[in-house]
Amino acid sequence: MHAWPASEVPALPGKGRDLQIHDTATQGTITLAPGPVARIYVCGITPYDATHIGHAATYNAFDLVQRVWLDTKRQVHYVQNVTDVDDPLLERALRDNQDWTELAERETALFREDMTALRMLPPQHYIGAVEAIPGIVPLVERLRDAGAAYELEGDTYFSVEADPHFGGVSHLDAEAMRLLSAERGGDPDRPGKKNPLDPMLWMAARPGEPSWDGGSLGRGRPGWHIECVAIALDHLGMGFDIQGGGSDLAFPHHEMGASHAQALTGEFPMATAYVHAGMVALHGEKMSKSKGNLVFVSALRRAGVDPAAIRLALLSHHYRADWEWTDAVLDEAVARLERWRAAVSRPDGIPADALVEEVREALANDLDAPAALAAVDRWVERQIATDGDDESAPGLVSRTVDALLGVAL
Ligand code: 5CA
Ligand code: ZN
Repeated sequence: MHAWPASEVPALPGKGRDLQIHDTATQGTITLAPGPVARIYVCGITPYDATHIGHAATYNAFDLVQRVWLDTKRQVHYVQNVTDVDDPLLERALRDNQDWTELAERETALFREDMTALRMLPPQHYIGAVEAIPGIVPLVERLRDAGAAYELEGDTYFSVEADPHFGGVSHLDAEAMRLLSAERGGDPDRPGKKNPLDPMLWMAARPGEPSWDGGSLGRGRPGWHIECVAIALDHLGMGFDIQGGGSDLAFPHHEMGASHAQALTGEFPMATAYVHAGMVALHGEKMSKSKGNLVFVSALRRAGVDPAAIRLALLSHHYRADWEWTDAVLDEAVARLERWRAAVSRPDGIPADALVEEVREALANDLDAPAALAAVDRWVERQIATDGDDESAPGLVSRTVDALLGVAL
């Protein structure tokens, strides 16, 4: 699948510092020191009800990761998927009496537009689950042949016991796992499973549902976790730097994905860091498709909101915090954007070299975007209050805000 166009990232003087980031698996902050090519996999949308502010906030966090790495003069190898066949997508298509492929294509196109407007850097590989199926089948066969998977009434399940590290991403106890598994696409109560938590790798064809050739597995479609694993291993290999997504993906999705990959390869860990963004709420509840309490990026754009203001609103919260979207959050971002634009439109100003370092330091410190905004705010206040004579300062601030925060002034 094609991704979306990249906005240019200006090069800044000097060099950024290595990223320290909170890792869910080790439950602490680690310093990542990737090679010349940093590798990141970020879970993509299930293409319906996209792009809401919660999605945008999560992708914003991983866009910052890319920008920090680019500023350290590394290349970034970024892979993202689209879950373009899945139970909830098929259910939505059925509910609205539309073709599921058309729904997925339309929503993916809208997501691309939103990502472009928000200046999110695109992945080099943007891969749909459907197009990944030929690569998924042999992985499931391998797991089965190695005794890490078993058949139940035609469906194929992964045996969580096959990975000695299972549980090491989310650190939840068995009861919490069981509850979340039931809530998030699993079937812990299905009789006949070896372990209630075992997730499906391959689902035998159901009447009225799309299915594909599964070789020795029979016709069917893939389970959710193996899709992301197949795509990640194909394009990044084991031991990539970051597996990213929202905190609702830590269990079961990233836990199971890591176990699939580790059981397949015998290597550990699948990713150096498992990074999870907090959940955005609306009216006191997590913004979610199932509840329908959604604010769409495209609706805001249509209403004339500058995408740069949406981006500043996202950046005004730490990526790991759970936070609430309100009109006040957006109003504040609109006002900040205006102040920043006024400050950099002056022909000269006060020196900004220290600001570049402050923004770098804030982001390298577990992507502390609010601290980065505060640093720019301080420069902007001084710039408006003082008559500086550094002709290069406004341009340098513009480039810094563009390169490191993705905001075009
Ligand atoms: N297709 C799968 C991942 S393989 C999926 O979770 N899709 S999604 O459309 O439901 O979510 C896309 C991304 O947005 C995920 O990383 C998810 O964790 C994140 N996300 C969903 N809702 C919110 C929210 N309210 N706040 C923050 N992030 C969210
Ligand atoms: Zn995923």
